[in-house]
Amino acid sequence: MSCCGSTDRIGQIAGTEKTTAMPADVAAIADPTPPSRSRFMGGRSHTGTRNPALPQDGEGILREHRLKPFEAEQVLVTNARFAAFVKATGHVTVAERFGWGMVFRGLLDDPNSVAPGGGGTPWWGAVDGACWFAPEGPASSVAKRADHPVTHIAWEDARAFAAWAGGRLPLKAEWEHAARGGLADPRFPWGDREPDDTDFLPCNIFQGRFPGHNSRADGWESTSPVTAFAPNGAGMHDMAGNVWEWTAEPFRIRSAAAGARARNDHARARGEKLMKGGSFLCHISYCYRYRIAARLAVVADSGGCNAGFRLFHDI
Ligand SMILES: [Ca+2]
Repeated sequence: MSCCGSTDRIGQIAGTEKTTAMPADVAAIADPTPPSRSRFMGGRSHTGTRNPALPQDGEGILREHRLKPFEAEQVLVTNARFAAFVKATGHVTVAERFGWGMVFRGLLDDPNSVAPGGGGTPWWGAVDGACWFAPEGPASSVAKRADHPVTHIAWEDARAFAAWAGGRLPLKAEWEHAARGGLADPRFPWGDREPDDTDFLPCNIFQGRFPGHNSRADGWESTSPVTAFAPNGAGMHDMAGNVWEWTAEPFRIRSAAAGARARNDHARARGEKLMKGGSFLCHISYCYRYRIAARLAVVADSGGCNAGFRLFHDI
């Protein structure tokens, strides 16, 4: 379990599929229209940064990459588009098969209705029936959140969507390249200026005192519409904040240090994948991972109320 990424579900999947159908009012928002893409010409690029904030995550290891040309969707996959996918394919997400999903307890009407999560992250709770169309549990709905990013998405759900829609999950080097939007080694998609809790609010993260008091100065306590915040120089929205984004790659720190080797063994054993971008739960005081170089390891069958994705495309 990690601070602002949801917990894993290893070995806890239900033996039988516990499914509840997508509600009619959610099916009604279905819209398969793909978003605009930004085109990147490839060539020399890099992952990591010369100015790491969390070097233990491996973000300070600056590596050069040579990229092929690619395109990236400018926005996260929305509830409307995911509803169209489910309508067309009958896909049942991992969270639906488990019968529960991890929810930030501060989003619940009664945070004490679910037990605090373990592992030092009591702000998470396992909510029965929480899934992509009911992000905070059965009493909630995405029917009025058509243009918000889909959440409660596990890695295989994202891959299944890509197989239907066309496109794929990004390589980490592609994601970081797209997030920089033409800048050399910026901390954020807009440059180096640090968001504050009052005046400079360029992305959907947490403001206030985590986890108990979210001032919502940026206007959003949970997810936000995928174009609510300004894009970076390459036209990419939400490359910091809103929801975490799956990449195609396993989590791995490229270092021979003993600590990195142990971390990699742990990640390999658990089947952890790399997520990027941070979420509406990130804050500089606790989970300072809404930076471009930041990295989060998440078990592939996990994906709670702040886990989504976007598609990249070969050209
Ligand atoms: Ca927010």
